[in-house]
Amino acid sequence: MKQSPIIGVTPLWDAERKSIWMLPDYLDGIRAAGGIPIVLPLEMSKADADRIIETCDGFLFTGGQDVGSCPERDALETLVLSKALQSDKAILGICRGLQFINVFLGGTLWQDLPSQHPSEIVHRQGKPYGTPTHKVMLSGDLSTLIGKDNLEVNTLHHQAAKELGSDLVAMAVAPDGIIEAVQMAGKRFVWAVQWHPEYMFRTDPDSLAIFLCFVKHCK
Ligand SMILES: [Mn+2]
Repeated sequence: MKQSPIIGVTPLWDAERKSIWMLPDYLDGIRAAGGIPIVLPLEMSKADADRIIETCDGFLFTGGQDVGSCPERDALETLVLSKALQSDKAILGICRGLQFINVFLGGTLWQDLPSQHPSEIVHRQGKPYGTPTHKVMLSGDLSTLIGKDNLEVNTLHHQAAKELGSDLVAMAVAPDGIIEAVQMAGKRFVWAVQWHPEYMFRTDPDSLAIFLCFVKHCK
């Protein structure tokens, strides 16, 4: 019998408590797609990282602090991403995850959308977070997966990818031009979305499809 893939999830960081934590929705989304999520430790040696990369079939890069503002996470994610790419593991980035992958690959960010890229679209919506508030136009493999050329998504970001890093191609763009999903060419599966399918997968088949596609590519 085919075993369920193990998916390492980058931990969230509570700066006040100096403690890692996790939003269960990320783990639930992986479980709903047939994967086994494990939350990674914040600190690991390079040797530990090699064992962890070997053990995990895929990696989820979660949302959270701005890239560059949380040295603890930046260091861990640099180590995990470099080794996961070397080993061609499946990778899904969500929100900060997209931004982190882009910067790692040499891309740049809009540091603050409301001041640097004013638009009709509010990219930082209020609650409820599971309710879509803006459209994205789909292309490439994401469009093929969803079977549509546009999608309504939720949005909880004030940063975004500006120039894409090497080998990244956009798979979703908002009507104001902001890149909302990317794929890394030439890899088993490196996808990232700027929105939050983990808040929507329970009721939205398109959000679940993203988790299913990720977990399928983990083995
Ligand atoms: Mn958005």
